[in-house]
Amino acid sequence: MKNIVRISIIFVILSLLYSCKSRSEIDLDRIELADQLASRETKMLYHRIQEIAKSGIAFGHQDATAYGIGWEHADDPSRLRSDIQEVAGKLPAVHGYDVGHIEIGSPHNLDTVSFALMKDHIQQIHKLGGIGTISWHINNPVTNGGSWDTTPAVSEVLKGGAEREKFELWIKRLSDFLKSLKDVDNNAIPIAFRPWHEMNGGWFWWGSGSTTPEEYKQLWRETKELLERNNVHNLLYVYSPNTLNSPDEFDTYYPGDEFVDILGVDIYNHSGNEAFTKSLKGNLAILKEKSAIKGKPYVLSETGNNNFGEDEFWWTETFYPGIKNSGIGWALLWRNDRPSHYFSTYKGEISEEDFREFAAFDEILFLDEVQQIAN
Ligand code: BMA
Repeated sequence: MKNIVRISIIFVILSLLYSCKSRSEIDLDRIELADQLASRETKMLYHRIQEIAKSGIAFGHQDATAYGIGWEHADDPSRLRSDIQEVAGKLPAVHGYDVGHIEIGSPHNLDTVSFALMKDHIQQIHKLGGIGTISWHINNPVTNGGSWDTTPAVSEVLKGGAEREKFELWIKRLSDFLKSLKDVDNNAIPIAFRPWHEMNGGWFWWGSGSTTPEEYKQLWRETKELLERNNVHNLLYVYSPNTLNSPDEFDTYYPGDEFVDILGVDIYNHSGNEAFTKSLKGNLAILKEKSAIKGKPYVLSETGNNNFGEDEFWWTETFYPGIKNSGIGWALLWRNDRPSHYFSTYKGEISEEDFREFAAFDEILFLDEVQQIAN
């Protein structure tokens, strides 16, 4: 009898172990990403993002731990200070970084964040169970001016173009940085990579004023091809136009389902609170619809309060009504640079108290909460 009990216990343990393992293996095998050679960790991140979206909306902040209003990191680079944490007591779940100027071999990005610090923080946040997303305000390769230099350049970097060699070097520099982001087991940390954003606006050299949809799609595909050729396999590709006026506008520049993993949209509060809430609702509904067809997760890839010190209740009365129950995996607030250019909140800022109320909503998830989800 004793033996039967012992054998049954062993059988139960073994079958539990087997079912856990096979479940995760099957899930990962089932996941097909834009990069066919995407690493296991990258597939796991994709799975996590889908799971997170089922539980709520992860709160994200650009350059969250690099600097804030009234402080920078020069004194204590390894400490994860954050305006959000100082207000709400918790770190954001999603951390945005920008690699603009990596292409020119600069030691720091266009906003003076050193790439060494960025790498250190990406590693620390990953270890804590957070998610990293990277955008790229890349210089204009024809003029060497900034992203906002709209001199046409896309056709020059495509295969056969006059600036192709430079572009390949620029992608090589980016690739080296992306591959250098290693976790404690020496695996490359998966990143939600969001290049060529806001293309339906006319302010960037890859935007609607300076290129055609066909050239743009080709730019996207060749970027991915070059990254893969450089053995970068830790990326989820996020496509994020600026505020859409119609569902069709989403498709105009869309490079194709086999080149994109996550659908995004950037929406700012430019035309008053009411219009903002409305455009959040309308745009996130468009993404939800696209996502249902494509089977891909979707996010609010950039957003922010640009009332600058004028709206006490922005979080609970304007922002939350626009995103609640939208099904987005995360909402990433743009950077807190200076009192005339910040998009979230900070200690002493007018909406601080309201932010705490917003942060306490069940649906809004911070680092401590996403840590528990499929991690
Ligand atoms: C923009 C502004 C700029 C910044 C750029 C990249 O939206 O915040 O000041 O240089 O993003 O972070």
